[in-house]
Amino acid sequence: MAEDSVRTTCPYCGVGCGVVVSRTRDGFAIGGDPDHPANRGRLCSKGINLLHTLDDGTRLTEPMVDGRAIGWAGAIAATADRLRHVIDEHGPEAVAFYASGQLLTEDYYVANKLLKGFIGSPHIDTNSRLCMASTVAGHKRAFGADAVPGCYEDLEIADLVILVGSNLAWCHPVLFQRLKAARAERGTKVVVIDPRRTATCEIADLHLPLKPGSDVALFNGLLAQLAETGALDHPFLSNVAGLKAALETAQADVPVAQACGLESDEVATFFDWFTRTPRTVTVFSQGVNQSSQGTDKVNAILNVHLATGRVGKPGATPFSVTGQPNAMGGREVGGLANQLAAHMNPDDPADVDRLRRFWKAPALRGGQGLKAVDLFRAVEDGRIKALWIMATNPAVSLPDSDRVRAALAKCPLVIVSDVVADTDTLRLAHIRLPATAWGEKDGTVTNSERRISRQRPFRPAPGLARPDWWIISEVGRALGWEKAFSYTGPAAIFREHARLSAFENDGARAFHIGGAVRAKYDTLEPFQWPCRKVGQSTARLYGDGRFTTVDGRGAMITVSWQAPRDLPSLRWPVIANTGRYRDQWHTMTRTGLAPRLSGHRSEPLAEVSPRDAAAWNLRDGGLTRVTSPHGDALLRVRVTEDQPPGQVFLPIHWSDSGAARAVVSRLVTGHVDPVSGQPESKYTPVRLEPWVPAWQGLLLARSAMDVSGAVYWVRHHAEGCEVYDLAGDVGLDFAFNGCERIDYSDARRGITRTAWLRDGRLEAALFVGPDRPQVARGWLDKQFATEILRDADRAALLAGQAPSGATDGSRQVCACFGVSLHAIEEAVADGRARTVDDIGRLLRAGTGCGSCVSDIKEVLSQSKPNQAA
Ligand SMILES: Nc1nc2c(c(=O)[nH]1)N[C@H]1C(S)=C(S)[C@@H](COP(=O)(O)OP(=O)(O)OC[C@H]3O[C@@H](n4cnc5c(=O)[nH]c(N)nc54)[C@H](O)[C@@H]3O)O[C@H]1N2
Ligand SMILES: Nc1nc2c(c(=O)[nH]1)N[C@H]1C(S)=C(S)[C@@H](COP(=O)(O)OP(=O)(O)OC[C@H]3O[C@@H](n4cnc5c(=O)[nH]c(N)nc54)[C@H](O)[C@@H]3O)O[C@H]1N2
Ligand code: SF4
Ligand SMILES: [Mo]
Repeated sequence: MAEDSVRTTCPYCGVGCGVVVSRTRDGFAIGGDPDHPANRGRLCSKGINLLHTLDDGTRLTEPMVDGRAIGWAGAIAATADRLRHVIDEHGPEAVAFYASGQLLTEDYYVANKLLKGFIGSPHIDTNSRLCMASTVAGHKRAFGADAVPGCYEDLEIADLVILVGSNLAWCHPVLFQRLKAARAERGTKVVVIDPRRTATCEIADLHLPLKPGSDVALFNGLLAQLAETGALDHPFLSNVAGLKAALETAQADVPVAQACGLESDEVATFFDWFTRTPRTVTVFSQGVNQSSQGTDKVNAILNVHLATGRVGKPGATPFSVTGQPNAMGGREVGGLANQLAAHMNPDDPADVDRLRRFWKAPALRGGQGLKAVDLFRAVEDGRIKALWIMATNPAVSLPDSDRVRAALAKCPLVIVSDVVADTDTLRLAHIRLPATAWGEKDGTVTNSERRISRQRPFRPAPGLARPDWWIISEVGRALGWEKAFSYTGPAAIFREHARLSAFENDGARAFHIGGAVRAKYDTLEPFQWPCRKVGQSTARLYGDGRFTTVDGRGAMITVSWQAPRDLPSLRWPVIANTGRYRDQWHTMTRTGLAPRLSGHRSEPLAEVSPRDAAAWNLRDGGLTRVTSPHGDALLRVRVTEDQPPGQVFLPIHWSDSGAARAVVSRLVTGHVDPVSGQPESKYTPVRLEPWVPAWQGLLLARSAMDVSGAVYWVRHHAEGCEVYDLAGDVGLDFAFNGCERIDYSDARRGITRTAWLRDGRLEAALFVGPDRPQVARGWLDKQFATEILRDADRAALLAGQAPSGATDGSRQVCACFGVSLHAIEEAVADGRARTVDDIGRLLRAGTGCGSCVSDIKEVLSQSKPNQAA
């Protein structure tokens, strides 16, 4: 590694890939860290494009109080004074924090300590409530602790991998690549259990498109079958409680075919594979967690693994893949309202006393705080008077989000720490605090396999941005707790956190990193907890049948299938499922800045089956209004066989900052799982109607434009311009002073095309017609980089098409290397490429993260070599 390289960790998904950033003559270069055990040098499209998200121009760079920029001294004083005022007037429990799995462990630790330990309020919860809470609860019920028993290698050495409610290809791409490579080598069987056919099905030997919400019935059916065929592991079960009751209930549960709507031979194949394959790994994610029966779904999965002794053994384990880069770290520091720090329990007086003594925090009280959805209800009804939101965008990501926005709007004190200047949540804040972002931050994160890695800085923070731990500690000191928050840096916080994990811990708490207390923080190598002794790293847990319960026994939990709370009806006939796109991260505050990451899906799509399109009068490429009892959204329609009838898939990424009306959480029900409090984000009955605007348009402009006159708009960043897809009922007019304007209009087809040039250089272009303009988008946005447009290009501009023989205007397929559809088609047409490997060799497409391989296959199957070739 070059001397001026920095080893850090990707700030997106829970795979937790190691990244190397090195200085080049004109900036930085990025690559996967070949020595990091999570990825061994690989990165996905989001990781590869990280440097393109470091745009200081979009950052929040100054603390703001009531809309005024104010230095840190003023901002810290105002924050502390106002919090003190609320505490004095209404008591500590009127204060709440809402944190995030995107904070570093050190930030999170300090936030939790300040609120629970010193302010004395239990009400800190985090966006992990929307993400991992059901798994946390399921783990605790079965194992006695929130601990993932396996590791990534298990996916590579298993003979059968079952992916339940996980679109691994898009959401954990590097882990998907590892699985795919192992499968190619050793013929691993892969089963995907997901109502839709996703990109992950590319490697599936069997896809079970079960009815949404029916997973418990499926796994109960499997448990019954395991017993019937004598596949139970009785020696292992001798140390597991609950088999009899769980099995009886499973045997009496609704028949699989009825609850899941699957073909009986598919189910039989799945059961047979599971029964016969000792080395089975079941990976699960949000199709399991985000359900009103999420915790039971988790335990239904854990039950079949406990019953067969396939827990924490090489290639045989249940495996929850975490979403956020530090969802796990947050769970370790007790960031959830029903946890205390270091895996201690707020309902256990001994634990509360232990933590109180360790922190010297007399204000620490026992008992659980409010969970996310309830927390915002308490803001709504005035019980919570001050809310500090850190590293999350709840106005977009919480269910029933109009209600969340209304609650925030009337909350007397809203403090938001973020890295960018504009988010839907920041718009509702009284105090805005600028935090340092990835590339500037310094600390640790824990990935899905319990591996703790360092994030390290390689660039200066812009303006007055400061680390989250610093901001929180300064407020703690200003509130009078000078000593408890006198940290000199993240290393000191990490050491305290590590000491706490070992404090009076004889093994009763699984989380133990005492062995890292004296490790050199700067050069800390990735390791997996528990780490009791220096240098220890633990790949697997519980394989010996000893669990983290008082008596060491694991537990099978009795679960039975329950229908989701709100079923489809005449009024709300279609089930809305919400989730992720390959190249965007949540509310797009960072991935939205990288032009290449918009190439894959530049607009939010409502994906429906051909049958539903016909039933609801929707046209592929047309627009639809999706309405639920809670809200509505306006989206473009995509008709696809991948989507089962009766269901629509909606992406979670767009906010009011990037689209007119595409916050899909506005639609989502606020129902939660009764055990975990996790919202049912994957199941809301809705209605779909066509929306036929008077016109549709495409605007490309050198700088941001006010397009609020359009009923529908979606913005994305391209290389030299902002791009807006538009639609409306009344025409829009744009003026660009001092520009030459050239027009083309075809009255018969209702098409107009306009370009504005400033001194021969393209300033803006607008295409309007009755339908979505069919223009060469990829070519058009490149014209903004051209100094003086040639005559041929001017003509082509008004035609909306690339001049013949010129550069290409098609959509981008590979986001890692920026390879367009046209380039791939051309390689096929001229006979140079026939296979995915040919394309990789010629164009590099598909060789980065590999997530576009399924797209490339589709192009290959649809394109033919030219006659001549
Ligand atoms: N590209 C990208 N990657 C990400 C993220 C991102 O924003 N973008 N976010 C990260 C985060 S925080 C998370 S939590 C993870 C989430 O990762 P995933 O959980 O893999 O992603 P989702 O798209 O939310 O949902 C997964 C699948 O659940 C299916 N599903 C819906 N209902 C059911 C059901 O009842 N049963 C079953 N079996 N399946 C169902 C959906 O159809 C969907 O395909 O991704 C992480 N990685
Ligand atoms: N309908 C529906 N809703 C969902 C989901 C779903 O599948 N469907 N998924 C849920 C899940 S699993 C998750 S994890 C959530 C995610 O939802 P959010 O957490 O709300 O989404 P993000 O866009 O990741 O928000 C992170 C915010 O923190 C800022 N930020 C980034 N880094 C830092 C930092 O270092 N410090 C500070 N202070 N700020 C920072 C970013 O700019 C951004 O504004 O969404 C949940 N909501
Ligand atoms: S898989 Fe992609 S997003 Fe996830 S950590 Fe690795 S590079 Fe980052
Ligand atoms: Mo998540």
